[in-house]
Amino acid sequence: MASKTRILVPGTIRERVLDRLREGFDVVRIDRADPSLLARSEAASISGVAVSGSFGAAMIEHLPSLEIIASFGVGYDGIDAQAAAGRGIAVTNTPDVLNDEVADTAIGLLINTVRRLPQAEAWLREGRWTREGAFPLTPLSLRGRKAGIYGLGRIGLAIAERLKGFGIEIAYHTRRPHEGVPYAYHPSLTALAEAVDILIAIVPKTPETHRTIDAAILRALGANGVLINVGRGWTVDEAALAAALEDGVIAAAGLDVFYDEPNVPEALLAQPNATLLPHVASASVVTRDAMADLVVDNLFSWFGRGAALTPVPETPFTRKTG
Ligand code: A2R
Repeated sequence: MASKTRILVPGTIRERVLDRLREGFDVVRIDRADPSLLARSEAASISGVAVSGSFGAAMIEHLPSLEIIASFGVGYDGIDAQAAAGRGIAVTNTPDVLNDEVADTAIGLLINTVRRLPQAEAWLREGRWTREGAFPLTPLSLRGRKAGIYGLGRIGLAIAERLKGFGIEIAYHTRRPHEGVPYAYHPSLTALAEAVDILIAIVPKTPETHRTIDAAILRALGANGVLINVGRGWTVDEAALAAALEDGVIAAAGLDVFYDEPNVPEALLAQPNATLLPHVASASVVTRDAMADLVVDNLFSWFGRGAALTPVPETPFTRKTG
């Protein structure tokens, strides 16, 4: 009997991925993506990888028979897609299935940040409503605001769709204007920040997006400005943001992502006008299950039909057989 295709799973991943993989593959587990944890002979038997987190060039190099890396999540900055592309290895991510969940969370985070709902609930739970009376009126409101979306991709568009229902004017910045989009385009992030008083970041982690939301962008957003980040912490200069929140350069910020997760800088924790979440934008059972299924379906599709379902743009390959 021919031996089953072997799939390597480094580190932790949703149990659903492992259960479904075991229906069709031999699953090999190691504690983390570290070549020293897999002997050469075993490494040679691996044809596919399922991973949540990072998978770098050293791991790719260690696996001579590798054909595909199925990554859990839409951002695949932890995977060395260039190294994979150089060897003809496909990389897949999990786009679209999380758009609505992340967009819902972005809106929830925006409202919490502007209307201080977490603080209002704490007021109730701490008995202050009975002792001290009504929670103070919030200085900020969504009424009359303009929102700028930095990154109008799959998730950015889902956020814009929701904002329309709030009667908020919408503008965006991407590297080039997107056709058929009814929102005002700004060719630079500075121009967008100047034009709006809510800035929502949902760009990928790339060399070009590194700390692009810096002191100058925050100044451009202005004293009534609200920053929301549901993309990657990489995009924000956190020290500049903490200073801007402290000094009233902007009014408030809502962050679901951080530069060095799970570590959140003390300077941000110290700001009462920062609403901070532990990277939960896609973190519901239903959405994480859909992401898990897409990881597995990519592997079944590759080895069964010769093509991945959602390859990243760097690796538009089909399977070479024979
Ligand atoms: O620049 P464009 O036209 O390719 O638009 C993309 C935009 N984008 C940028 N905008 C300005 N400056 C940049 N350097 C830059 N690089 C990319 O980000 C596009 O509108 C958007 C990305 O959209 P999608 O590829 O559809 O990603 P999706 O599914 O919306 O997820 C966004 C990110 C993930 O990469 C994760 O890091 C995070 O959300 O969860």
